[in-house]
Amino acid sequence: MKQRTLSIIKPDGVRKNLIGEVIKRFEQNGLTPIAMKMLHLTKAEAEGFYAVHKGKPFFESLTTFMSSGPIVVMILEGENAIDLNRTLMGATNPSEADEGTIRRQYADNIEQNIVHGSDAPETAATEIAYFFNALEVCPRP
Ligand code: IDP
Ligand code: MG
Repeated sequence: MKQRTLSIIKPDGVRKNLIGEVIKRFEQNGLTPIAMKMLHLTKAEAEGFYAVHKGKPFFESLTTFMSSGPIVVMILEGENAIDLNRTLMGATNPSEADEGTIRRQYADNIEQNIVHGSDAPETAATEIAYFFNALEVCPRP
């Protein structure tokens, strides 16, 4: 089933000059970017995006990190895009991520783990709407 998911290259991924590397992996594995922008989130905007994690011990540090520098936000479209993206990303903790995944290869730790990907159709829809309006989405024919 053709799906859409939200992907973010986090501030550590941008700082490590991995924008091209990450997007290349998506394009070569059937995930097509159909919307994209670079942003520098405020702390409040990062808190809004990660509202589901409010109250967790890592929330303060996570939202400080996510507002620490520019990010690249994308909508990816493809067959089973949500799960496929999460497979390419690897587990949240890079030390538990499969060999060859983005996080295993590039992430420093469980917090600074290079990429975000939506985890279900409902969260994908909410996260896409957090960053993009209809005019900014460019589906391929
Ligand atoms: P996910 O990004 O793999 O979906 P989530 O559990 O949704 O993982 O957590 C969101 C983000 O919060 C993670 O990508 C990571 O940046 C951060 N995070 C998750 N768990 C921890 C933790 O135990 N310590 C520090 N940061 C964490
Ligand atoms: Mg998550």
